[in-house]
Amino acid sequence: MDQSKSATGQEPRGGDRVDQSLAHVSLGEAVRRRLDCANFEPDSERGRIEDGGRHASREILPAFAEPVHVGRPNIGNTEAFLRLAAAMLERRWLTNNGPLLQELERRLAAFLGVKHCIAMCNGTIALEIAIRALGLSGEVIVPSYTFVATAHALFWQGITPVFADIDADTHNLDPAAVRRMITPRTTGIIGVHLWGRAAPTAELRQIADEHGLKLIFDAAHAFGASHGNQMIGSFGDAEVFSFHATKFFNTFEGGAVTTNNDDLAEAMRLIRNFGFSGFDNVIHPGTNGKMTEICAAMGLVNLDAIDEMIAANRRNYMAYKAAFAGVPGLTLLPYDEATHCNFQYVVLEIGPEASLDRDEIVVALHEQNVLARKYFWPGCHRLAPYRDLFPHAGLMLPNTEVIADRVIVLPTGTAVQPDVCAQIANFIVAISKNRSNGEAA
Ligand code: T4K
Repeated sequence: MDQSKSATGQEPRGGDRVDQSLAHVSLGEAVRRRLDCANFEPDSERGRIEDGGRHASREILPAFAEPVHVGRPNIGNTEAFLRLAAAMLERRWLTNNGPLLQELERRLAAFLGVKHCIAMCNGTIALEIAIRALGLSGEVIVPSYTFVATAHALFWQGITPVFADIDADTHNLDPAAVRRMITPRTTGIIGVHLWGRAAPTAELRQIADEHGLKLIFDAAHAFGASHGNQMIGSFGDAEVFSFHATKFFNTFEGGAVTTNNDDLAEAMRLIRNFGFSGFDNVIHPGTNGKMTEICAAMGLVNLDAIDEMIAANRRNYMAYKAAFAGVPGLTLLPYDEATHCNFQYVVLEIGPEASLDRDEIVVALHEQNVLARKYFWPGCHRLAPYRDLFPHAGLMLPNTEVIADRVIVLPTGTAVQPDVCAQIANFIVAISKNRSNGEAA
């Protein structure tokens, strides 16, 4: 191995920041030395001393025996779920606008303060149906810094996703960048409320109105969040939620479109069920976007547990926040507690002041069985098919490129306890200590 490179195969990030005393050892060993230096011990029951305590040959097992995931599902009351499932089986009504689905849609619309909620089989199909129902075509402006489904939902329908840059502080679309990407072929904008923090709704509305564009928000991350006093779900022409298992609020797989527009809601209900209006009568082109009854049952049970889920996420977030406070190079993305927040994404930005880079920290975490994620690296514009279609897109996306290289998403949710979050955070702090702070390996 080229010793001038890190264990991830990357060039060191600048001689002033790379700890030269670690240049000749593997990343795993380098991390171990830093841990020793910081007096960090992985879970002591798991650490084994095999040589009578001699430091150099100590074998260290991962700090966590079981993987600690990002995205373990939040699950409400199991007994209540099983009761709903039993009644559903008794009724023999399993899908297609069943009673559980109708109740879920009513309750979600009330919770979100929006006129219509149309539940779907997943967030990607929900996006596709909203895009189709709004008649988008040609080009639609989206962030590149999002889950690839936002772009795919357009591309799948023959529409060109045009990537606009984000604001480096908020990670959401930068309205000025959106303006720069508008052409005569543009028909719409899809803003993403990334990490559950609201996109610039008013600015995007203004741009859309000035140019006669439709405006959709991908609210996949933002269930239970608000912008000011208004719950996310009623901004733009339509908002689209994902209820995937890994989301704050899940229905196993699922999603929904919300809107205050009666005609749009009607069109989306038709499209969701092949365009059927009664038996034997198809009045609209459509697809199969239906949510099943068992998914709706999960949604109803989880909706009852929303407050506990937020509380658990908030406790975890606070544990991370306390550990990262004031550490150079480690910035935890803040939530605005003056609004409703779901705290579902614990997003850590690794700055140049940290002495390991993002990829090195992720490798070190995985070695400890903490399966942190690099969402949404490397940005949609660097994924197929967009990287071949728009090989120079990165030139217009400087903030996206920087942020995608810096972000780590850490475990949280009801399956993770605050002490585990604190342990993970302390580990990251220990291995990232700034040499200028006097920490030598
Ligand atoms: N727009 C945005 C902005 C989105 O983030 C998403 C989805 C969408 C649109 C599209 O919505 P959907 O069509 O998905 O409803 C995931 C999810 O598949 C995806 O839903 C999500 N965003 C994206 C951010 O992450 P992966 O590949 O990271 O997920 P997966 O299935 O590997 O799960 C991650 C980890 O979670 C696993 O390693 C273990 C844990 N896990 C997962 C599942 C499914 C569990 O513990 N239990 C489980 O049941 O993509």
